[in-house]
Amino acid sequence: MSNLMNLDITQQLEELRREAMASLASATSTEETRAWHGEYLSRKGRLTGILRGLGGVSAEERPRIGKIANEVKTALEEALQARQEELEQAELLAARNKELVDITLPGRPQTPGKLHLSTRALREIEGIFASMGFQVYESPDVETDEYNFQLLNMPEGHPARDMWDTFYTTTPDLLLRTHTSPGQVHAMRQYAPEPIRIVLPGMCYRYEPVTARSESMFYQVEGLAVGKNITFCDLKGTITNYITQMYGEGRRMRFRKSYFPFTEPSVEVDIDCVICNGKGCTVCKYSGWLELMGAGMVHPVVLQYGGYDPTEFSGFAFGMGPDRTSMQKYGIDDIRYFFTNDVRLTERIN
Ligand code: FA5
Repeated sequence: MSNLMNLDITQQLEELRREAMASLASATSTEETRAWHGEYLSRKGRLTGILRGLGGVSAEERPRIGKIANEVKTALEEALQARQEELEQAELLAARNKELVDITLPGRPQTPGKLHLSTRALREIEGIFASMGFQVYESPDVETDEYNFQLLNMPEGHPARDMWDTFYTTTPDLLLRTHTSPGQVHAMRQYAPEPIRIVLPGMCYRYEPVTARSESMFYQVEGLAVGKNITFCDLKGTITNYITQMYGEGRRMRFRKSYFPFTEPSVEVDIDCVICNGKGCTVCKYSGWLELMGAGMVHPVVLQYGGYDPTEFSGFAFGMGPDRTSMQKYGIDDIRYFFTNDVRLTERIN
C-alpha cells in the first residue's frame, strides 16, 4: 500500500513538472509567469499540495521522495527565472520599439540662445577698455552712505546728493548704490599708491519713476585711471578711442562742460546720433546728439580719500549707462524691455 502511494506521489511530481514546464513555455508575458508561480510554486500552489501527501509515506522512503520533490522545485524555480528574464527582455524591446522615432522625419529647427543685450553691451565695453590696458573691478551693490556720497566729496547735507534719488535700507547708513562711482574709492584704497586703470561694471539703483527712458535699476560702467602726469588729454584720448572702437571711425563727438562733485573739471560726452547721423530724429530728440557719459578729472579731495597725494597723482574717471546706449544703437524705444524677458529683444542683434 505504502509503495503504491510512493509511486503515486513520484508520478504526481513528474506529471506536475511536465505540465508546469509546458505551461511556462506557453506564457507570453511576465504577468502570466506571476500567475504561473501562484499556481505551481506558491504556498497554496500545487507542488505544496502534493507534498502534503508525504505524511502517509514511510519514514525510509521519505528522504528519497523529498529529494525528488526538491529537484522538481529547483527545476521549476530555475525555469521560471529564465523565462521571466526572457519575457522581460522581450517586453522592454517592445516598449522601446513603440517609442521609436522616425529618424527620416526632418528635425525641428533649434534656435541657439543669445546673450541678453545688457550682458553683451557690458562685455563689448569691457573688451574695448581691456585693449587699452584697463582691468575689470567689481564693487558691492549695497553701499554705505560714506562710500556712495561722503568719500565722493558729498558730505551730509551736500545739495548735489539730490542728483541721485536713493533707496535707503532699514539699516542706518546702508543704501543701494546710485552709481558705480563708490567703486572708485574702493579700488583706490586697495591699490594706492600704485597706478590704476580699471573699469567697474555693475547694477545701480535709483528711486525714480520708471519711464520709457528711466529704470529704477540699470547698468553703469565706471572707468578710472590714476597715476602720475595723467591729464585731460588722456581722458579725451581714451574716450575718443572707445567711441571709435564702439561706433566706428569718423563719429563726431563733443565734450560739454558739466558738474559732478567728484570730478573737476567735469564734462558730458556726446556723439552725433547713430540713427540719423546728426540730422535730427526722435531718438536724439531732434538735437542730432546722443549723450554717452559723464566724465572728468578726479577731484583732489577724492584722490586724497583714496590714499593718493593729489600734488603727486592725478586721474580721470567716467561713467556711462550701457542700457541707454544700447537703446540708441539698436533703436529700442523703451528701457523696460530689458527686464521683460521678451526674447524679441535679443533678436534685434545678430
Ligand atoms: C553718474 O552717475 C556719475 N556717477 C557718472 C560719472 C562717473 C561722472 C565718473 C564723472 C565721473 P549720471 O547720473 O549722469 O552720472 O548717470 C550716468 C549714466 O547712467 C547716464 O548717462 C545714463 O546713461 C545712466 N542712467 C542714469 N539714470 C538712469 C536710469 N534711471 N535708467 C537708466 N539709465 C540711467
